Amino acid sequence: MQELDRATEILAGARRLVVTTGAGMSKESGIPTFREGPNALWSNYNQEDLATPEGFLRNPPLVWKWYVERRKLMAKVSPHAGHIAIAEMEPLYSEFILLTQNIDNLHRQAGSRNLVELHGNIYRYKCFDNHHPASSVPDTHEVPPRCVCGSYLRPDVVWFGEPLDPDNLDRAFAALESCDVILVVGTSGIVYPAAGFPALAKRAGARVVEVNPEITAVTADADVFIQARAGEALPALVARLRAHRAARKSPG
Ligand code: BJW
Repeated sequence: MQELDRATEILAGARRLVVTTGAGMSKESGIPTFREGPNALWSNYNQEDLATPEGFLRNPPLVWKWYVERRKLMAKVSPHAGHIAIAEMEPLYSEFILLTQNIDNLHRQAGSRNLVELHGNIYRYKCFDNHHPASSVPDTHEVPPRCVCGSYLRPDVVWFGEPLDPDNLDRAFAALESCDVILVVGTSGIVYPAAGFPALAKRAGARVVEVNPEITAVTADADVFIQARAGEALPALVARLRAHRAARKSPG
């Protein structure tokens, strides 16, 4: 595939790589995306009710139970070959960072180390009022359970209208301003601030490589668009990158 060869050339010439992923990255593991197809979360649920602080305050048990169900599903699935390929890319670069919008832990399970979870992590909790962190929930019948301070617990994820963690954003922006390439995988590119990352990196001089079965809001900025699934394209890309490096080490 010509796009894979062009992407390999670009990625092989880079020293500093940013990879950014969205829900499409986890689809082949069995986790639904938010916005595409009849099984997408926002085709079946109202995002205002389930992914905003106002929705939580209107009906805390509804939101808590929705996350309990999603956590159960996520706990059953495993990283696929695409997650593993991204983890395998990390040691190939002198600077590497993975900026994921996903909350499912699959990149960490696959072995990625320098990882920023922009929208939090479904396995962590914090209280609504004071953001006191909690790694487990108290054994109680109350739904949602409460923090020691009395406030409701909620998942430690970022809902619409909430700011992202400033330390995470600092790490992301520093990497975006200095990377040679940004590899964008499985995001529709419509939720900010992550949606702005490819254009920001491009303005700072980086090349943009996108992997997605569908054309997205990012595609116009892509130097190479690999129209394929993550689980298919990323292992192929890593195999080509390794072959390219091996050939460079032993010319002739
Ligand atoms: C495959 C595939 C395969 C399929 N392989 N690919 C106007 C301008 C700028 C900003 C705004 C604006 N209006 C409103 C805003 C702000 C808002 C926003 O961006 N809204 C947009 C909808 C317009 N953003 C926010 O509110 C953010 N906060 C913020 O801006 O704070 C500012 C602030 C500062 C100071 C004080 C207060 C505030 C927060 C955004 C939080 C988003 N949260 C969610 C839920 C997280 C928790 C949870 O999971 O429950 O994050 S919403 C949801 O969307 C989730 C995702 O991370 C996020 C992005 O979705 P993603 O990952 O792109 O998924 P999809 O489904 O859209 O796309 C899947 C893709 O995969 C598709 O392209 C498929 O083709 C592809 N695919 N199979 C590869 N096998």
